[in-house]
Amino acid sequence: MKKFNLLTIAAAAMLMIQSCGNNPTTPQQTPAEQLLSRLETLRQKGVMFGHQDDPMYGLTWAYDKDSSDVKNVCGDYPAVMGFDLGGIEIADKANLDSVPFTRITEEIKNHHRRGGIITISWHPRNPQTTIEGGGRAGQKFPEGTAWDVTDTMIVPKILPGGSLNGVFNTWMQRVSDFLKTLSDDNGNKIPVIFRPWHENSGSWFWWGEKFCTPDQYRALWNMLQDKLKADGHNNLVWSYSPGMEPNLTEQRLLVRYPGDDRTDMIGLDGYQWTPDAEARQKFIDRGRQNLELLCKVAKERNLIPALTECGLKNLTEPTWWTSTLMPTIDGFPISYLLVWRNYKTEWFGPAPSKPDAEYFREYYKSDKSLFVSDIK
Ligand code: BMA
Repeated sequence: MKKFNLLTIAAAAMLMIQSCGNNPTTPQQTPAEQLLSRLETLRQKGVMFGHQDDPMYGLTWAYDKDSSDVKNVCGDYPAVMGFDLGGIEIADKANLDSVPFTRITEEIKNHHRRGGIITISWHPRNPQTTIEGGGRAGQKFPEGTAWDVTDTMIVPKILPGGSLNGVFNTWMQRVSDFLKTLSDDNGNKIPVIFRPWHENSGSWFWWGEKFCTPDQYRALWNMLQDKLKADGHNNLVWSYSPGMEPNLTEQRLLVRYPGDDRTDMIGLDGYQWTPDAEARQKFIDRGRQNLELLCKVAKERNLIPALTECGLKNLTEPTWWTSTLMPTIDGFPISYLLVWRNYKTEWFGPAPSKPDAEYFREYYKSDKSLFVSDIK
């Protein structure tokens, strides 16, 4: 019996070694590391298409099951879906665009199940004017919102030692608690590209360029990152994403960069607002110059580059997908591009009833554009 037991144990040990893979000493990758490897592989294949709030609402519908303007135009869901946590910090039930947080959790799970990739942004309210009662949930710009820049000293106040630090710790805790809801059917954490404090090279958010020094900005980044890491959120791929600029320089791109040890992806946000030929050419020229630099910096620093927000408001030039977007990104090894939400009065994605739909289908057919069925 003893001999039999020893043999059994030896056989079981062999099996265990084999089932751990060829190199049993390799530590297990975190969900964030797994997503990063996947992003790296996928960008050899093409550029993923992303859309903010895609399964939530479109131009003619809201909260229908399994709907999507993108899918209704081309038959496929975007590869990347973006969602925003603005409002979670004050324990609202729905975000700044009235999307219930429970629905965000649900759609993140759905998209993960279909093999898609998720990115989360956060437009936290202005803590000073919000606690003073200047702005409450449901109120539109700018009182109390992320766009409220009446008090220019918010960042130093929320850093450790500042008068708003206690309040902001509670706000970060609520983000952390929401992130805990993101697990798959087997209880594994769903990896997410997390993109806080974005467009910080502009001055329209309270964390913008004019309202904090580069050191204060980095301290803000670190405070949130340290909190979420301490809470065990090892499923976040950290994306630093300032705005596009005319003649962007490396110095300008990196002046507020949190550091190689604190960043996984680097992206840019940039829009075209009017349909005229001049604006179109400017978008292409600026976009190509910016992406060239972004990809160079990303390569040197081992980061994954992306066009983290882009679009032409209301697609006032229907050919935009093929005449402008495609030549702007052509040849750049970016991971994804994401267009902002399709709301009744302001939209950036395609919609079946709109004249840009046929041009979007052309873009969809291109070998280089990846949708969810291309990345499974
Ligand atoms: C802006 C607009 C707003 C929206 C905000 C957050 O660009 O789309 O209407 O509330 O993003 O999604």
